[in-house]
Amino acid sequence: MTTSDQNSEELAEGAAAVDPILPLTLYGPEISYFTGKLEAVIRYMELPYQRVNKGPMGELAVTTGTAQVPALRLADDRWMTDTTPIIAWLDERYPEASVIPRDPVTAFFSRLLEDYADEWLWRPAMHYRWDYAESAKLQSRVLIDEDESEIPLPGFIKRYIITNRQRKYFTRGDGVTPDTWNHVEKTFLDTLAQFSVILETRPFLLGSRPSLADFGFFGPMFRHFSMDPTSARIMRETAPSVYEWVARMWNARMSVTGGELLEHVPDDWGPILDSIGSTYLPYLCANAEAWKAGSSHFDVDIEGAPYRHIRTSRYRVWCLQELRRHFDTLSEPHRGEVRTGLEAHGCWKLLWRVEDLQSGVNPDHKAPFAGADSMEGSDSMTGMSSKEAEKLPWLPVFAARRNK
Ligand SMILES: N[C@@H](CCC(=O)N[C@@H](CS)C(=O)NCC(=O)O)C(=O)O
Repeated sequence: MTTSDQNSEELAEGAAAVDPILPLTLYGPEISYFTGKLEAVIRYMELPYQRVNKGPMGELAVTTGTAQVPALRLADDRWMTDTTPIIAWLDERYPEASVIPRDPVTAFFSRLLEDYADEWLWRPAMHYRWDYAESAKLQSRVLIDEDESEIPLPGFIKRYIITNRQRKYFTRGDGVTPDTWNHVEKTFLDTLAQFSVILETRPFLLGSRPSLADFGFFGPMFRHFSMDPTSARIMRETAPSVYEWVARMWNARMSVTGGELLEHVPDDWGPILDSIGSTYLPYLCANAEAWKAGSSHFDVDIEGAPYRHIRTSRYRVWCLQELRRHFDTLSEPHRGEVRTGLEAHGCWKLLWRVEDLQSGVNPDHKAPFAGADSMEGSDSMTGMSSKEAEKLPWLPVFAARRNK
């Protein structure tokens, strides 16, 4: 054991002595979008933790009731899932390490940016990873080494099975086809351009330290775009300041990276909000309409791009409900300000277009605690239920072994 291991163990023991939820254990593979997002928040908050490489299926899905990572285990043996409510919970518990802006209007728009980065940038992130052979080869190997290394099959067969599964569910099977590739890639290129302008005047989206919106964008930017060969090359060549921001985020610590946040929504967020109004919110509405109609799949044109046979996501109906709930909790003058801001970017009408939303996700407000009755079996973000996901192990041989 090295001195630094000893020090961090002592620190973890010290923290646990005064705080029953510490140290934390974060379950999720190193290359996972949402695991990277949550890990960055935990690092920034300087909470003692260790990360355990675990995929979303198997034991973890049984324990949490949801076939997705990350899962967070508290030292008092409670489990949590879903990064958005986990971050909100940690933010409330550790106000001195807060990442959610205190100004209610800025907080509302930060939540909107976080949601957009979580749910809409997911598609280009999966596309650059699984549709380009150079990325798919590399990352399927990483997944095999992390989770499936003992399976006695040649590596190329394991890589083929994993790549095919990911394409079936997360690219081809989620509307990412040759007809939409250009549009999916445009989302990434636009985001790089929008970020580059912001980073000309400050190191993080709201000033000299990271906040919720930064952590939202960090999910796709860190474990996907800056690591997958094709998108990383584009980032390095066209947006080096974003590449630098990724490293700055990973290295941020609240005791060192402190500073005040802006208490208003900066003008340079405008282009991101325009994109939300022309892409993500129309998609969320079409998804909510499909959910209400009981359709498992739907078609939608976004900025003229024909997305076909997209899986309906119950979780994303909840995302829309959550945005409305946050609006409803604002006081009157703040509501007016938020409405004006949303109207300016074509978001206001879309936020309310679909009436009477009832996703049934988390009706008792028990999230983010996993295993709570209300979350059990609730759909993952892409619309794959935990039962369906359970039938889709990374590899059939692995499933056969597990079921013995
Ligand atoms: N809303 C969830 C999303 C979690 C999620 O979808 N995680 C991905 C990995 S980054 C996953 O587990 N996917 C299931 C799969 O690959 O089968 C969160 O914020 O934690």
